[in-house]
Amino acid sequence: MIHLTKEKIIEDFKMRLHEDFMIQNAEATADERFIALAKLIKCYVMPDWLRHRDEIVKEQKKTAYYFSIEFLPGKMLQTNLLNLGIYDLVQEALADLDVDLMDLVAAERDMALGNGGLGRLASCFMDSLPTIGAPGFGNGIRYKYGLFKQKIVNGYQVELPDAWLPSDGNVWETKKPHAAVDVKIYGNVYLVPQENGDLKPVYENVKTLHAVPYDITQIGFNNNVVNNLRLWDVEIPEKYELDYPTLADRRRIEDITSVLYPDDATREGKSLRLIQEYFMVSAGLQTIVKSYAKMGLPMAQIHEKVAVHINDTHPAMAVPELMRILIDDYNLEWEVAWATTTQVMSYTNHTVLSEALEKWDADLFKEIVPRIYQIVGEIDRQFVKTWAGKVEAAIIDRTRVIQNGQIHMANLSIIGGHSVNGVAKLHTELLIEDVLKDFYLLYPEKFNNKTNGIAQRRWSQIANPDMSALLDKQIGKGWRSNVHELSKLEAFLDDPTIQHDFYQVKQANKQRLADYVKKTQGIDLPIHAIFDVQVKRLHAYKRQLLNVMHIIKLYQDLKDDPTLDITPRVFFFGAKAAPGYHFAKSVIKIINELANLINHDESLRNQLKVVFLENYNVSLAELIVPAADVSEQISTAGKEASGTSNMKFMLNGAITLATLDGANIEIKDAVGEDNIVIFGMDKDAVYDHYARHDYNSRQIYDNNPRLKRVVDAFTDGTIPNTHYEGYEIWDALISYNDEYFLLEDFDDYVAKQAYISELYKDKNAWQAKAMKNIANSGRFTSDDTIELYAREIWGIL
Ligand code: AZC
Repeated sequence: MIHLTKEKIIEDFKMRLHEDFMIQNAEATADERFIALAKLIKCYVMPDWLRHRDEIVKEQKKTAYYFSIEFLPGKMLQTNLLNLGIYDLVQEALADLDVDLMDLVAAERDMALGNGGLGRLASCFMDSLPTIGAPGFGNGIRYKYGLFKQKIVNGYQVELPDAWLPSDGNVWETKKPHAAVDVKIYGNVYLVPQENGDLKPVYENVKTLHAVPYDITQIGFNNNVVNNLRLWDVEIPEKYELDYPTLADRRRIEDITSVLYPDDATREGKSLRLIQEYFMVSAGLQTIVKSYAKMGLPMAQIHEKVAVHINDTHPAMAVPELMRILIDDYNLEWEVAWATTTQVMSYTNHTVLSEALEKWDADLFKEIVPRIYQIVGEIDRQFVKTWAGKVEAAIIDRTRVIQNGQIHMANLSIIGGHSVNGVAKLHTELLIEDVLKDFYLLYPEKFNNKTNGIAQRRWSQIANPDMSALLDKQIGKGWRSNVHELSKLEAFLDDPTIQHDFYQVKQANKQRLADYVKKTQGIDLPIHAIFDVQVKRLHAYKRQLLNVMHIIKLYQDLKDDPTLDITPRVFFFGAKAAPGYHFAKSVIKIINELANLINHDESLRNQLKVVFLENYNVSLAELIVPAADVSEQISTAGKEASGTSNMKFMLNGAITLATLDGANIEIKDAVGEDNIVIFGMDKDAVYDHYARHDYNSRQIYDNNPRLKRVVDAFTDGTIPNTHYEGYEIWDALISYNDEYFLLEDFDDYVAKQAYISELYKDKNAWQAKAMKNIANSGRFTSDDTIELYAREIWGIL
């Protein structure tokens, strides 16, 4: 990067304000200043970006393209400054102008083009890829609305559109009209014999979409490497304007990139989702193949220069789309095209929940992407032909792509690629033993594990500056560029002075969060209490309800004995429920009403508080995670593929309270049993119940009076205004036999919570454990995770 001084930054910053806004710094708003600074950063990185791109082209470097329907970057300003190594310099320059960098940070809007873990992981990878110097680019959709904005009204979740994109565009992006491509959907396709005997598709009545890319630079950490995240937007092609004569026609097209996961309850919504998936895949792949073609190398060897990653099944059409391009546009034979396509493609599975394994009705598929449908049909036929007679017919029936009139996207991704990975050790084992065991029989060599990781610079240096400064003081600054150096903290675990310093930092972070809660909800929180946090999507398997049951138990204890002293606790929840997920929304209502009840009950003497944090997102996480004492990772064992907030919390010195699920197991291995609190059934115990069909929640309920009293609190009027929700929950737990085993795990959970309350009284012992977690969090850096993808799956390093 060009050499910068404080003076130069000041001069350039002023110039930007003059040029873009015709304004002096003193009169500028935080918004204007933010935009000016962001544009300046883009200017500064441009030479690196151009050089790096030229280098890739000139050296014909193999490049990986990470296709994902979600990216969840949050805000970019601080990360970009940090990675460029100019954070302090810019902060000082702005201070000289009487400007607080944090005001500019506040002006940036969260880019929330994702739901949760899967999208956030994609963004951590976007940060890590340039950091390890790997040519790896993102490919996604430029949604005009992000994941909905959550409001809580009378305790209920209300969803509002998240209009994150300013009308004049996102400051970090650059529109590239010259790189636009056309994507065809609908219509009919006929295969017409050519003179040489080949069959060529002829299209009739298709609709053509214009895919326009917007590029967002992804800056490596202190290494002058800049990669790209390409997000596609849709426009109406001038040439085909007549196909869209009415405003309604145009709106339908614009809708394609309007919103992430359109409601798929209707056929129209389903069509929109399918079009989104094809749109992103086709635009991306056409571009990739075009740039490969420029190298002048044989198409049959495209896998030597290109790797395409299918992040969850949404981009699975990459397989037939690449086949289409190679066969229809570049005249490759089927076998040749197939051989290279399968070596280009790789796939990550992010969940064992069967409802999340995507399937499409064949008739809808055929209507929207008729040529792709033909190719998928051929992939299916070839697959059946290849395995017929070699394995049991039943296995083929269960693994083929088209089954009972449905296209199975996971099957397509596995058959059409060379690698399938899970996202934590246990998850990969479960894929192999259970969810994908038929495929493991056919293709054992494709399976591998890549445990998730997180962009640790964001979750420490940016989110927790006080802890970072303390680490600098204690172990030197090396950890900032090499997080494995956090292990140097091991030497100080038992030092009471240092323990105290870490305690002070935690208390200050808790105060920041408490201030936020006071400002937004008017609730006073005692920061000497344990801050106990569960933030993640609301889902039955994540068991927010188990946490709620424990809170009810504490509440009942305190009401029974008004003189009882417990270690004070504040329970925090942050969670969005999918708009159509009734049960999850009922849990949100229950939490809010319970919070209302508890927070206003003076007889509890401030020993118990419950806070539901509205609109949980990346920025809010940056405030919450550093303030946590306890990290709740309490999913039913075997259900949470990995989890990534668990890694963020440990890095920030929270103690994990967990089941042996997902990456919790690897966290336990990293910190040792004494520095994590494990409870409940493990995966084998859960699977034993499945195998024996012997789980009986009513029996547990009938035989455990304490538990019964807690469960009955949902319906006996204890929690006001939740009559309907209370019965729904009671039914789920008792009438429908408690699918996620909350009742079975309840006692142990309560016991381990009590243990935590005891432990917290000994500040030194607690801090030693917290520091042990920080010291051993380095292994969960996404820099290392992505390096394994780069070496073992994509072959780009
Ligand atoms: C999530 C998993 O639920 C979570 O355990 C994992 O850490 C994360 O992916 C990243 O791998 N899954 C999703 O967000 N969504 C789907 C459809 O799996």
